Amino acid sequence: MIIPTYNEAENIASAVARVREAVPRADVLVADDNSPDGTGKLADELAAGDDRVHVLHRRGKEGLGAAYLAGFRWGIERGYGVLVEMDADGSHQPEELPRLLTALKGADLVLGSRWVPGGRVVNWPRHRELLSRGGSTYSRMLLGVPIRDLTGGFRAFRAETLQGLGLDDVASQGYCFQVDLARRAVEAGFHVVEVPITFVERELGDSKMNRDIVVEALWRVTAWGVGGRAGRLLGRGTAGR
Ligand SMILES: Nc1nc2c(ncn2[C@@H]2O[C@H](COP(=O)(O)OP(=O)(O)OP(=O)(O)O)[C@@H](O)[C@H]2O)c(=O)[nH]1
Ligand SMILES: [Mg+2]
Repeated sequence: MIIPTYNEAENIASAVARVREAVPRADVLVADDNSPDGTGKLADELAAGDDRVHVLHRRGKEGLGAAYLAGFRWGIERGYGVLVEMDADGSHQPEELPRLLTALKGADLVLGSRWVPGGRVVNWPRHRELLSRGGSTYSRMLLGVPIRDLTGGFRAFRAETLQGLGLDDVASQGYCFQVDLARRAVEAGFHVVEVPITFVERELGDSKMNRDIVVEALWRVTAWGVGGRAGRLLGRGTAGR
């Protein structure tokens, strides 16, 4: 379980405890970008009291994508067979993890999904829902990837799936990191399954979502879509990276 954190001091203890309770056999890796609010130190204290909790301290804020790439590398090096992404802020409910992991028995990648039947969001402002639904629809149509929730960050990967995605050249950072991994998985022919989840708006701490993250997603997705279409017209198989 990889939990990226930046200023999640109010959330990290509960997130880790809920994961340990929901899936006792899982190891937890907190990937902290030197949070000024001391999240990394709190994570160290949790790790000191529990052999299954680990902390990856990173130099400074480099974005969600970079933190996950470092976390994946950490896990793959140590031989974990399954790697899971989850936010620290309570939006992803650890109690739903067993369902994701069960689905992974018949899939290469499982996406926790707000936008399939049975999926929902709780307390999310209307503008965030519109942005998320709109972003997924735009990406799905432009990239031709048959996935309803492309930007979510509650996901279970087999290690072999991650190793087949060409992670070395992933440059995307914010939401589009999630779009990027999903489209790579589909393009590589992996079996990707969406499982409905209930996404709960964070109650504590601040969102790191900002305009730059939306702009990055928009231009990268558009570039991939246009590059992919041009490539197909020219008879090349793969979309631009
Ligand atoms: N290590 C690291 N973690 C990050 C970074 N940016 C965000 N995160 C973490 O990634 C997860 C998702 O970030 P959020 O701020 O919750 O973003 P969001 O879920 O899109 O926004 P909200 O819906 O408003 O919560 C949280 O656990 C954050 O602490 C970063 O630059 N580095
Ligand atoms: Mg969040």
